[in-house]
Amino acid sequence: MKRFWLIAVVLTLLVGSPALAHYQLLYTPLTALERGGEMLLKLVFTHPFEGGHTMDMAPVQEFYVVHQRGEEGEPRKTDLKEHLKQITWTSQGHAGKAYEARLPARIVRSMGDYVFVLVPGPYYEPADEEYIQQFTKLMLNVGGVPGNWHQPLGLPAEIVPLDKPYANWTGGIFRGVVMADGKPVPNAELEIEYLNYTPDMEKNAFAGKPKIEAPHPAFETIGIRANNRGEFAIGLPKAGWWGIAALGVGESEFDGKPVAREAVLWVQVTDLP
Ligand SMILES: [Cu+2]
Repeated sequence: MKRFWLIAVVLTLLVGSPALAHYQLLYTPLTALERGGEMLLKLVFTHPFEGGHTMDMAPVQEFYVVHQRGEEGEPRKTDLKEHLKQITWTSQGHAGKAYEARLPARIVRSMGDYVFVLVPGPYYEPADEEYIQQFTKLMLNVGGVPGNWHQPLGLPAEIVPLDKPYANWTGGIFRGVVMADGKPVPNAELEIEYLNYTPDMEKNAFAGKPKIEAPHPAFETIGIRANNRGEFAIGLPKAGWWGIAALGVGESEFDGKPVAREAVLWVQVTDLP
């Protein structure tokens, strides 16, 4: 693993871009819930497949949940920043500054969909001499009543699902649309990674052994492209979590340097009983 990282660092220096993809993880163990209640979420900026390097997160800019029960009615937005607490997340041979959020039972209470949105502060990537900022979504459902899971939120960078991210069988497919400010991004570049370690919610660490050994680096971060309407589809060959990241969705500026806007969506996959 050390040698791998040495090679990765050398490649980064030579090519000038990271060899592995960064992903903003927004995690809770179960997204299809029978009933609401207290919730514990972890916010970690890491490399989910390799599970090694965990970057220090910048202070969170935005963290909220949008809830809607059923197709009718107004979605309700609840700010969650007051629940954030800084933690240290330990990955394989590494540790980084991360956050957790303990939500009281009143937040995820009634039936329907809950769309969590996290906008971390821009993260400076020295290899690229630019910041990156990942607009990250995680969705929960309570009680099976569908709600606003498919609705764009109009974020500067966003993956809008065409399948429910919390209800997927192993072997199924998952589709989505890459959007910027509510408009599709044609031919968007996407990266897909499997969350290869089980997050330990008590120890704030990636626990155990990797679930998959990749036969080749190209399988660690799978690269795909959206079509000319910004749509994509991926297979879901293994139960657990798949992270989808859309790169280069837009650009802003921070501290006189460019900020690459990216979008992340987490998809939970369940084995047939
Ligand atoms: Cu990194």
